[in-house]
Amino acid sequence: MSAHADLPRSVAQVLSSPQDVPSLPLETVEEVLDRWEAQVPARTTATVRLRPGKRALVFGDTHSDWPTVQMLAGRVLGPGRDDLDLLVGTGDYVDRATPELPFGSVVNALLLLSLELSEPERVLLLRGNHETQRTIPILRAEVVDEANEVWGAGTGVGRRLERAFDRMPLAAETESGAYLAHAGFPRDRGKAGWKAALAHESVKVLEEVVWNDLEVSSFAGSRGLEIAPITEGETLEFLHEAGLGVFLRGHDPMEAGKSRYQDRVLTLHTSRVYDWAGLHVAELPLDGKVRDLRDVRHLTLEAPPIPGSARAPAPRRYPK
Ligand SMILES: [Mn+2]
Repeated sequence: MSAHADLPRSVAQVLSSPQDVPSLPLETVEEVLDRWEAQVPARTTATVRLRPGKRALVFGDTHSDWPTVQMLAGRVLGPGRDDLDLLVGTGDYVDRATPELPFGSVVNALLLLSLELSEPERVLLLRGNHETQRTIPILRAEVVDEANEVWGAGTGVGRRLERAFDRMPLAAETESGAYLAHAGFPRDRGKAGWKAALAHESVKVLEEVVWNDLEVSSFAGSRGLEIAPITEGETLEFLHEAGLGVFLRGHDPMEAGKSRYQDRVLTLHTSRVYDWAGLHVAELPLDGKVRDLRDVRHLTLEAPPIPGSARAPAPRRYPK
């Protein structure tokens, strides 16, 4: 039996609908955060080893859409798909909750943390810019406000959530040939390579890895960054240097589902909060050698119903 068998696999298991979030026990929340701090190593990169016959299910920005995360977790961790062995999130789990998902940031964050704690070999959470907002502030950063509203500022849950995000890797590679990150890759790599470059969490590195846009995106140049957007040439050079075939990323609903840069870059976005973008995921082989996006299965999904959503949503109580 797993050492974590007594941990709620999903914080949402203790909820029957989003309206119940304010009654989520503080002890449950603190247990998740205590275990996260004790058991999850702080790291800036991760490597996924070859897993014969297995695939990863990769998702993009979920932005508080925890029913969708529950659905994705069910596909990987539940019965029925023995080939799906790993759930990978490319960041931006919090903020942007709609009235139908009250306190969606804290629920989605706690749900994902508890999933990785329950199944550390089968869930991998990368950081997005919404998980680095203490370094590069974003507009409408809501997760701390939500936590303060539910449990009170004195409990420190909001600040502890931010510190929990700091332990997530900025990027990962799979031995099957994929690079995974929220937005981009570091530019000043030198001989030491991209993993060494990511050990320094400078503002420049964070802008490059969790903030930047593809040059072909209509978002490019609109976020007030100091850096130039990502070109096709430098992407192909980076992948060649790293010995990898594809780059799977999130961050950009305008690019969601589009194959870019000679079928080497796919952007995913997976939140009902941006319903116009659709729910995009990718099934990534974890064996063999992924050469380009023809070896990756891109899927668009229907958003699952919100539990208990027949009831009227509670009004948002905190000022914004
Ligand atoms: Mn983002």
